[in-house]
Amino acid sequence: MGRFTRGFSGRGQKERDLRLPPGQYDTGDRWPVLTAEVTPRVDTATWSFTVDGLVAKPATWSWDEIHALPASTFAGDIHCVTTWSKLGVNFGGVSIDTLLGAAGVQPSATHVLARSSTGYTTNLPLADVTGDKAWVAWEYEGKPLPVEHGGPARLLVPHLYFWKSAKWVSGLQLLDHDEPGFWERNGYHDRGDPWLEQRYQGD
Ligand SMILES: Nc1nc2c(c(=O)[nH]1)N[C@H]1C(S)=C(S)[C@@H](COP(=O)(O)O)O[C@H]1N2
Ligand SMILES: [Mo]
Repeated sequence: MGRFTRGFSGRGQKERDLRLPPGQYDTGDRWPVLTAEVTPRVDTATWSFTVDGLVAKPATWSWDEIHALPASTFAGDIHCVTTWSKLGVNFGGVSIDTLLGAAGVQPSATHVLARSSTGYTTNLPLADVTGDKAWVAWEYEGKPLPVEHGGPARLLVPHLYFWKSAKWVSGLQLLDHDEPGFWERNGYHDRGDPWLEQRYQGD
């Protein structure tokens, strides 16, 4: 163990620290579970995902149909408003761009309201779910997404606080205005950028 050992106190740790937004800590291998509702049992045989609202034509995919779309992956970091961040995670699924492209977004659309089969909702600016930075994800580290983390499929918007990443996601509604979701009605920020520490309304 000499002075060139690259341990958690060395250069590797500094590189990890730079990836932490203000006020966040590195949760390491742990992945905390945060769920407001009872964890549902979602059957992939009856699972569906719908894009509706201000679209040319509402579109719905079954589990098999959404898997037939071009696959897309994310590798990077996730940040929860309760101050944990998890670095270097890998998800697989489909880009929201692909889903919105199929439904055809009307020019008047500015925001989306994501919904879960449990009734959970969260609002996002349209610009935060387009441009290959948001996914419907069903794989974590190459394996099926665990049910407690939103499996069979969750929304993944890793550049915003993780409450925007609705677990057991069932659809996106396109809107011409912002409409607060579950946590946003309870005081959390409408956008939730971790680098700007947009935790609560007014931040
Ligand atoms: N349906 C649903 N989605 C949800 C939540 C929830 O309670 N219900 N919690 C949110 C919050 S606050 C966080 S931090 C993440 C937690 O995801 P995890 O349990 O996989 O870590 O999911 C988000 N998506
Ligand atoms: Mo959270």
